[in-house]
Amino acid sequence: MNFVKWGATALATAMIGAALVGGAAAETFRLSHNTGDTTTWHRGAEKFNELLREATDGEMDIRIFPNAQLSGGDQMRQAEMVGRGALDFVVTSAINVTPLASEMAVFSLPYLYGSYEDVDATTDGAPGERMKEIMEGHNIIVLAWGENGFREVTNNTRPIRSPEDMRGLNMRVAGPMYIDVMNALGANPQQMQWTETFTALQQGVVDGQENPIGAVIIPQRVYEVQKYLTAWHYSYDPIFLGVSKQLWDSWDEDTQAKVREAGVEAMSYQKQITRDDTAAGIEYLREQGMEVYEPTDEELQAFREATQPAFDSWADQVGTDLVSLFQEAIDGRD
Ligand code: X2X
Repeated sequence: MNFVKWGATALATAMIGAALVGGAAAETFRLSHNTGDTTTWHRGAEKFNELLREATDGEMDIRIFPNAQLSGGDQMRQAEMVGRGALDFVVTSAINVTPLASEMAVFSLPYLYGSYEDVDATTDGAPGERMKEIMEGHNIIVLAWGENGFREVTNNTRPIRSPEDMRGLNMRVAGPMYIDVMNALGANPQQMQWTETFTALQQGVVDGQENPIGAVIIPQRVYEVQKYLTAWHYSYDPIFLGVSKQLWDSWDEDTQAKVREAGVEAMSYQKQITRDDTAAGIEYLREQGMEVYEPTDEELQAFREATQPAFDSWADQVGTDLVSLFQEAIDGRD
């Protein structure tokens, strides 16, 4: 009996010892994201953990939970949970935050961006800062912007070369703005969690979906259940690494600087691997048996015109001043 007691005390002491590194208690934080563990989102989160451990001599580390496990499978609830301090960190894309901060839809307005240079002019400039302020108003500190990417359309029914080809297709979408865009194209949109989409595509519950090539379509093997892809670049989706403001405010300046630096570097790595994997992606998808169509400039123009009504109504919802701030950064980049 005594021996058992002594054993328990020794064990408890040893455990406290393990938690003490460099004089401070080691702490593990929880990070939620809503894609699988093969995506560039996940790899970015892993890089963040690696860099944060290095910077703090192991005093701070991150446990990563993919597939929106911590929000009961609801990809749109993660941001709200971080805002009230129920989650520590989140990696998610702008569109998932729109129920909390509708302004975040600005990034994904159809055909707002024509290139990565346009994107970088906004995320690295005044618009990116403005969006960080808006998110801080919801108690989320955005440490850095990463990339989901330009969203491309896939389906199992036919090649998409014109807006008319979208008519009548049952399309899985992630959020409210894409419902309006799909309606403008004459498709039948259905909002669905990403984690449920692969099975829905496989079983023919929906005909198609839209997602970025490098970040999601390839690592989540969408090509196994979809035949046609059109690289129409119709909407850009950034991701961000965010932390609960409550947690952020509990840290001293030195800790905040370490967390921010690790976050910025991790997201810059994540953006680079996403662009690399996207660049190599079309060829890879063809090798996997997909029929990939790359529209001409005229064909892209037809998609742009067809989605204009959704652009206009969402520009009003997010605020035309905010849209102008983005457009000025894009127009002024050279
Ligand atoms: O749900 C999606 O389509 C995804 C993974 O791209 C987002 O989180 C918006």
